[in-house]
Amino acid sequence: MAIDKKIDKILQKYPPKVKKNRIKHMLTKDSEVGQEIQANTRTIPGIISNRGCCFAGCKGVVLGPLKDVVHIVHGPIGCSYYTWGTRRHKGRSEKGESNFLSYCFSTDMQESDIVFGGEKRLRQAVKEAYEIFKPEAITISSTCPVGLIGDDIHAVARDAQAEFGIQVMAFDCEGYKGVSQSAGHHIANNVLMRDVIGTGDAEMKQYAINVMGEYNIGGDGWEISRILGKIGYHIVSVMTGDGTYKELKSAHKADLNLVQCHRSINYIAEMIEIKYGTPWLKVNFVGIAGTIESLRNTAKYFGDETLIKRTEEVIVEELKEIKESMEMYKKICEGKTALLFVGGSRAHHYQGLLKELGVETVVAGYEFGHRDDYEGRDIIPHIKLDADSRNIPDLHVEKDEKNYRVYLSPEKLAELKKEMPLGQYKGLIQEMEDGSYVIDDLNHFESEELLKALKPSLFCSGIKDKYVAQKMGIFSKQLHSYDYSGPYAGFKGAVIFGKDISMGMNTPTWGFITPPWKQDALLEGEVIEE
Ligand code: CFM
Ligand code: HCA
Repeated sequence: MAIDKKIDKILQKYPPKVKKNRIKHMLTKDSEVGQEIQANTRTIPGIISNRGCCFAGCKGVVLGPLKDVVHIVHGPIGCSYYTWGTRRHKGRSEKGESNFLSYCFSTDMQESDIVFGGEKRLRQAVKEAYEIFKPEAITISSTCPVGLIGDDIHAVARDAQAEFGIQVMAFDCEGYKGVSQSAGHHIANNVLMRDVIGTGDAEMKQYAINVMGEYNIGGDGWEISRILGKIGYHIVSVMTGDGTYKELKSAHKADLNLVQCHRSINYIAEMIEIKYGTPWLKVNFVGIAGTIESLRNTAKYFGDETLIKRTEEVIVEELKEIKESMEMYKKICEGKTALLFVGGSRAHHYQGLLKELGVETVVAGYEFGHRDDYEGRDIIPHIKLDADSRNIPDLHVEKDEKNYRVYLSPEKLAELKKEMPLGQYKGLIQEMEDGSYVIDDLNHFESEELLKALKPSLFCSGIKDKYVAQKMGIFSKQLHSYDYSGPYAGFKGAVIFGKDISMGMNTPTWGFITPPWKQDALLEGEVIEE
């Protein structure tokens, strides 16, 4: 495994078995060789990982932002309370429309429910939610104990659906399933595809698109929609940021799916492609170059001269507005370095924006990305597949009850790629500079050691390790919640990001910090001499 001395020094501190495991999750970028990394495997018990659970990925990430739905958590109160409002997926509604985003619904399971079963309590919670809020739909998400005691959430959902006449969906997303929140994305994707998408018949306008894998953190989805709307696209749904159940129902009728976060929504994008023949395009609206390329590729897909021209006009207009500020922030940030460690797409997506601000990424890693998020993958080029194309010999479709999978023969893929150069989804490794480090499922020990060894100017991570870095005197910007800021996507977002990191890295505060472990003894006790 391609590892250099700095990393090896960190690994030396591990027991041999742990070292053997962790080394497979790390590499030093070397463009001369094809590089592979181990990812999406179980974290070693005892290691402090930043990962979340299956429940977080299903209820928190994919379902949570749907604002006209009541999301009931079946479980102990902590699963709801400690995740209440932390993700900052914003949503606003017109007068008279429902928006339950600020609420927190839980069955608040008690010990007696664990012993005698919690179904009765869940039935009551669904009834109350329906009677009080009259939502468009209700979701029920399982937490760990529910799976262990075997409450039949599907029976409860079925009965409630019959009784109240609205869709009630149950999700078996017990926290312990899979190895991270990634399993939860998949579970949410499957149910939304099976029960919601395809059930509506909204009227479509010209250039109808879905923006998938965009959760409107800090308002990102609003900025992306603003730009796309200005060009003239009809946005059928944003999945699922500031999203509604109503819009989702007709998502299958769009002409094209744009995929921002591939990790959390690729399953829906692929299932729609197979079932309805709608192609999907990987985009990245973080960073100026990424935004421009994404807009151009989208226009290119439709191939309409007016749309292509309008896209260029909007790009010119937008660039004019931000040019001066971006240049100013670049001057402030030039020459700085960053360590990025975020979920399953942002550690990749933010590298372009940082580069535009003169900041070099020296380490990047995902909490739960899969190998394709690191290494890239060949995707089906953007051709319209009709239902019959499922039978073409080069396209192998496997479908079981829940999943659709598509494989193209290597020959066919090579042929299509020649015609359609958009058919590749680049991974994080491909876009990093030689000599930089890629580390999967980075843990707290490794983060601290890397911060000491590399002393980056900027640590982009989440709430679980932000303050450790800051106590070490290194500015940390949360790339999950954006702290209290945003949007960071699109043209205007790039400027806000530039401003935030310029201020954060250059405040004199960092020079005044003495970490608590340098002031007080960490352990108190008596040394007993034998
Ligand atoms: Fe996709 Fe996300 Fe991310 Fe993700 Fe997440 Fe998130 Fe993330 Mo936190 S869906 S993979 S499960 S872009 S919640 S909005 S910030 S870890 S990098
Ligand atoms: C999650 C949500 C999270 C957590 C962020 C963090 C988010 O994984 O359950 O650790 O700071 O973006 O809110 O990823």
